[in-house]
Amino acid sequence: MQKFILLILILILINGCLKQPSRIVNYNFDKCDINHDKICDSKDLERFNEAFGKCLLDKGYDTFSDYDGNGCVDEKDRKLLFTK
Ligand SMILES: [Ca+2]
Ligand SMILES: [Ca+2]
Repeated sequence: MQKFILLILILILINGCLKQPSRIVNYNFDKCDINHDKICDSKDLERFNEAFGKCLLDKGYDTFSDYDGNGCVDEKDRKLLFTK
Protein backbone atom coordinates (compact mmCIF):
# COMPACT_ATOMS: atom_id res chain seq x y z
CA MET A 1 0.00 0.00 0.00
CA GLN A 2 2.84 2.38 0.84
CA LYS A 3 4.48 1.68 -2.52
CA PHE A 4 1.21 2.54 -4.23
CA ILE A 5 0.98 5.87 -2.38
CA LEU A 6 4.63 6.60 -3.18
CA LEU A 7 3.99 5.85 -6.86
CA ILE A 8 1.00 8.22 -6.87
CA LEU A 9 3.09 10.98 -5.26
CA ILE A 10 5.86 10.51 -7.86
CA LEU A 11 3.32 10.67 -10.69
CA ILE A 12 1.84 13.88 -9.24
CA LEU A 13 5.33 15.38 -8.97
CA ILE A 14 6.23 14.44 -12.56
CA ASN A 15 2.91 15.78 -13.83
CA GLY A 16 3.51 19.07 -12.00
CA CYS A 17 6.96 19.41 -13.56
CA LEU A 18 5.61 18.75 -17.05
CA LYS A 19 3.03 21.49 -16.66
CA GLN A 20 5.66 24.18 -16.08
CA PRO A 21 5.50 26.88 -18.79
CA SER A 22 8.15 26.42 -21.44
CA ARG A 23 8.48 30.14 -22.05
CA ILE A 24 10.88 32.00 -19.81
CA VAL A 25 9.20 35.11 -18.47
CA ASN A 26 11.31 37.70 -16.70
CA TYR A 27 9.17 39.57 -14.20
CA ASN A 28 11.91 41.98 -13.18
CA PHE A 29 11.23 44.31 -16.11
CA ASP A 30 8.24 46.42 -17.07
CA LYS A 31 6.35 44.78 -19.89
CA CYS A 32 7.03 47.76 -22.18
CA ASP A 33 10.78 47.47 -21.55
CA ILE A 34 11.45 45.17 -24.48
CA ASN A 35 15.23 45.61 -24.52
CA HIS A 36 15.48 45.25 -20.72
CA ASP A 37 17.43 48.43 -20.03
CA LYS A 38 14.95 49.32 -17.25
CA ILE A 39 13.51 52.25 -19.22
CA CYS A 40 10.40 52.25 -21.39
CA ASP A 41 11.32 54.58 -24.22
CA SER A 42 11.54 55.02 -27.98
CA LYS A 43 14.23 52.33 -28.26
CA ASP A 44 11.68 49.77 -27.09
CA LEU A 45 9.15 51.09 -29.57
CA GLU A 46 11.73 50.92 -32.39
CA ARG A 47 12.57 47.34 -31.49
CA PHE A 48 8.89 46.46 -31.40
CA ASN A 49 8.23 48.15 -34.74
CA GLU A 50 11.15 46.26 -36.34
CA ALA A 51 9.63 42.98 -35.19
CA PHE A 52 6.04 43.94 -35.94
CA GLY A 53 4.40 41.67 -38.49
CA LYS A 54 7.09 38.99 -38.13
CA CYS A 55 6.46 35.43 -37.01
CA LEU A 56 8.59 32.81 -35.35
CA LEU A 57 10.52 31.65 -38.44
CA ASP A 58 10.80 35.12 -40.01
CA LYS A 59 14.05 37.05 -39.98
CA GLY A 60 13.67 39.86 -37.47
CA TYR A 61 11.23 38.05 -35.22
CA ASP A 62 11.76 39.14 -31.61
CA THR A 63 10.56 36.93 -28.80
CA PHE A 64 10.51 39.86 -26.35
CA SER A 65 8.17 41.76 -28.65
CA ASP A 66 5.90 38.74 -28.92
CA TYR A 67 4.43 39.38 -25.53
CA ASP A 68 1.56 36.89 -25.70
CA GLY A 69 3.91 34.21 -27.07
CA ASN A 70 1.67 33.18 -29.96
CA GLY A 71 4.59 33.12 -32.38
CA CYS A 72 3.83 36.38 -34.19
CA VAL A 73 4.37 40.02 -33.28
CA ASP A 74 1.03 41.59 -34.04
CA GLU A 75 -1.61 44.05 -32.91
CA LYS A 76 -2.44 41.96 -29.83
CA ASP A 77 1.14 42.36 -28.62
CA ARG A 78 1.04 46.09 -29.24
CA LYS A 79 -2.05 46.35 -27.04
CA LEU A 80 -0.50 44.19 -24.32
CA LEU A 81 2.80 46.01 -24.29
CA PHE A 82 1.82 49.62 -24.60
CA THR A 83 -1.49 49.95 -22.76
CA LYS A 84 -1.76 50.22 -19.02
CA1 LIG B 1 13.86 49.67 -22.62
CA1 LIG C 1 2.08 37.70 -30.29
